[in-house]
Amino acid sequence: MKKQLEALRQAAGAAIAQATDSAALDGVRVQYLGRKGDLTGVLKQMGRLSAEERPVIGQLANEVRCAIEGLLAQRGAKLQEDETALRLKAETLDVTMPGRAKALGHKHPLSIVIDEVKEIMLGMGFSVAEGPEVEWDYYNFEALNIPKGHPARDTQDTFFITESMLLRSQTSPVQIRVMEQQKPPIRIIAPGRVYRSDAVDATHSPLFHQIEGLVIDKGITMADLKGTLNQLAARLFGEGTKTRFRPHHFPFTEPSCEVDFTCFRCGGKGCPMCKGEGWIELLGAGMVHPKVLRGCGINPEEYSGFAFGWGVERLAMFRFQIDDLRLLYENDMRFLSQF
Ligand code: 2U9
Repeated sequence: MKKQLEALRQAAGAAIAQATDSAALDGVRVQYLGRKGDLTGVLKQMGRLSAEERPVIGQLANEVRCAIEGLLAQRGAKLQEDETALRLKAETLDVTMPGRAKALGHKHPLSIVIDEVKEIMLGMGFSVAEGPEVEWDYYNFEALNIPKGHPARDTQDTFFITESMLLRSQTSPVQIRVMEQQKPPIRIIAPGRVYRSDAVDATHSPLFHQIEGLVIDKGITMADLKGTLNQLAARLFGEGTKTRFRPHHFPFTEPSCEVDFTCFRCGGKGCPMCKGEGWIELLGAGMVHPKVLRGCGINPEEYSGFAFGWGVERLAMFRFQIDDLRLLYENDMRFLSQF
């Protein structure tokens, strides 16, 4: 048994030295010192010894246990130290490393233009009105003096959901809804998405944006329309900007006009941007047709008003010198981050 105990001490010493982590070391402890371990196995044979041998072997067994426990403790402390050092190394934070900057978002060019116009118009006492993009034929066409069969329906061909329901082709139905619900004075702008059945190219898209304005009150004349648009032109493109009103026809306004601004690039001399004209056509406008007023329950003998409308994409393209409208929808960050 003496030999057995010595061999056990040797084997345990070697196993302890070879254990490479705390878990392996604990395995060694269980194998040699555990309740069912090797040392217990040897001690179980003590019964076979004589009375003289027993205390001698007993003492040796104790020495072997103490020796193994000492080695385990020593090795355990060393392994723990190594593991802590490794963990500290792996978890080290280099506080001097430069941080990853978060890219800040900003407004889309269409939103920049819409917000600018809103700001200017709010300053002139207008408020912003909104309405549904899925609209009744009545509000989109009929109430605007565009009955079935009217040629204006062809140029504003849109997406029909049913016979009588469609994606609005202009924001004008918003103004009809406001006129039905509010008594004059009315001073609103209606910005928003509109739809037309157009093929996509550099200047057309089946979805685009409009901003329309409407003023209804007693004694409103074309002079108020001119004054308002002159102010808008000056605020948007600079004090020297002039406006030009050319006669036109819209079913919902009478008289109607198209409105040009002097080219904000050359100031009216003529340049590639205005194709040598000195003027850029930007808006449609006019005095609200008496039929439209009457249809909304407003007496045209008592009240009059003006309306105007413009395409936001066209405005943004001039403003930011964008030559292809598709760029505004492709969400290419190389393009969008320039604004
Ligand atoms: C009501 C009465 C009249 C709004 C108007 C225009 C002229 C116009 C176009 C500009 C470019 C649309 O985006 S575009 O294709 N708009 O020319 N819009 S007058 O007239 C109204 C609106 C509502 C009740």
